[in-house]
Amino acid sequence: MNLRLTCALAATLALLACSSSTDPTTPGVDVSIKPGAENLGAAAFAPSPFTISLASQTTVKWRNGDVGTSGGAYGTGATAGTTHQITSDTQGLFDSGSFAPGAVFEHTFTTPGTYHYHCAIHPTMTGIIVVNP
Ligand SMILES: [Cu+2]
Repeated sequence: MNLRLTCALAATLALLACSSSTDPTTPGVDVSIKPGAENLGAAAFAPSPFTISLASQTTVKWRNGDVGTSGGAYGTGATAGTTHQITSDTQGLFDSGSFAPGAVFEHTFTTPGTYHYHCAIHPTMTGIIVVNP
């Protein structure tokens, strides 16, 4: 293998490693629920606050990144992840319902403001969306 090809391969592997190791990196996802989120309180969502502007973006997509540990069903100590429920503090504004590990939930905002939300299953998990005009 020549040097140029080796470098290209290394760069590709580095990109793959980066894209799978941090959240939110899933294309189109804005906010992730972090692994172990039920114990993270106001740090359970990343980024939080998350800011959008209605002039350029009206929809926020959350991904439940609390997907457990790798190893699948047969790995020692592997876990299946944790179900969460993204719920607006303003009752009825948005609610993901029971939200499986790896799932994506989205809500479209129409009015500027600061929106607080939490997890209905683990109420200490809190996040903020800031919607600018
Ligand atoms: Cu939760």
